[in-house]
Amino acid sequence: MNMHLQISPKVQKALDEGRPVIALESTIISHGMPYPQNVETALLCERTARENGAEPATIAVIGGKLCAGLTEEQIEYLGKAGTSVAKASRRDLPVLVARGADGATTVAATMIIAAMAGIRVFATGGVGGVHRGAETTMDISADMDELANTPVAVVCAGAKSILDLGLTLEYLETKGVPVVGFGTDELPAFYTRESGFSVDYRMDKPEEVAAAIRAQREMGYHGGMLITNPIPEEYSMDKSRIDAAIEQALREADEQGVKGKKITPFLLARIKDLTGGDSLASNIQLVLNNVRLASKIAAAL
Ligand code: PSU
Ligand code: MN
Repeated sequence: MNMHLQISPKVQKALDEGRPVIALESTIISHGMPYPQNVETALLCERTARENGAEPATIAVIGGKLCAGLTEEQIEYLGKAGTSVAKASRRDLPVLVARGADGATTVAATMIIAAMAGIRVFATGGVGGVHRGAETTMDISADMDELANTPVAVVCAGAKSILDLGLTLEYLETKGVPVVGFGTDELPAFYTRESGFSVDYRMDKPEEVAAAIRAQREMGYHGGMLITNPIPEEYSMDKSRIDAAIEQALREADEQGVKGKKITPFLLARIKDLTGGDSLASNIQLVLNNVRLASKIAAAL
């Protein structure tokens, strides 16, 4: 086992017994939602995983340890600390480890730590991708290359249109990452079930997804897979309303010169404010929906 990895006793026991385990990320706790809904959601995700037969491993860097499985106190700490905790992606992990510091892990960093721990399925809300205007800014989330290189299947609700969804799909194709639509032919756009873009493969059963993941491993591919799961109909948002909020948030980011790792959290927070908190309720529901699906895929594996 990697010397910097710390697997919680519950997660270790589940892994030892060959029971299903799913990874959960922590940037969504500290940078993706406000307190106290972030802590409530993180704990509810853990409970939902257990109800669906999987042991949850919420992942973060605590005191320089790459932790797979957190205590309730640690989740409460990350939620309360919010954006004062470092947002940790691939490039940040070595420095946080060397300094004995804390970090809330993005999809990329969570995948790295999950893979180290032997966890193959991961549930989150949205993934990072190719940003609008990337042809000049070169802003492409490290999540993209992690999906290309690290053997973890990520269940998400598609990508928000703060990203360029067309370019994101092109990039994933180049990198050899299969994009699966669960029960849909269309890439979901996080708050809405539709985007106008097609996924590579539609699958309707968790067993089908598990079979594809298994084949990927058997072939010795080192990359992951993106499983996109549309938000449940009853929680999906009005497209024109969410698009207007996204456009305004993008404009404000541009005016204020927000760049780099700050841009995604900035846009998420602005969209939440501009939609009067409705987007937060949708966000929570789609994450829970992804936890249920990830748990079933892990069980089928
Ligand atoms: N997109 C969302 N919600 C999120 C994120 C992205 O809809 O919470 C977070 C995830 O942790 C993701 C990270 O891995 O932002 C991507 O950040 P960046 O674009 O800086 O790579
Ligand atoms: Mn970026």
